Amino acid sequence: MNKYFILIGISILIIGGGIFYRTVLLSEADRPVETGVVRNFKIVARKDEWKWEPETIEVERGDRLKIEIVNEDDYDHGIAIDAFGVSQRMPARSTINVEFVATQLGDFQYYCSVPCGEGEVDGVKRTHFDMIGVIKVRPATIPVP
Ligand SMILES: [Cu+2]
Repeated sequence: MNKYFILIGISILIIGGGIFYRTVLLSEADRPVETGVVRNFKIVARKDEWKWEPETIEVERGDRLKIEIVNEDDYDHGIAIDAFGVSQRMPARSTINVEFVATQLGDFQYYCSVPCGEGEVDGVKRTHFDMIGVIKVRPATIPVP
């Protein structure tokens, strides 16, 4: 048999298997989703406060998040969202942008990934480890296409 037919046959098997796996075998919760909804957010690391503002973001599963992240400090921070593969350094007084689809349900932390010291804010000690926020991903209320 012509080797090209064999190659084409194998390609069809692989692609078909992938489609079958994603549409039939994967459980509902694990299937890739994107609702087409885009949500813009801005997260700010306030100057010398060791705090993200806001500390909570609520979205629906399948939303595409476009987040502008501002570092007001004169030293570096970082932003990490493990669940969605985000990890980026933020140089002093910089703004970065991250974008991803909230594919999983649940509460996911975003935190500072660069040791950035500590200080006192209104008489209360705050540190690098206080820079934690949460993205709450709720079930989609619109049907996924
Ligand atoms: Cu830090």
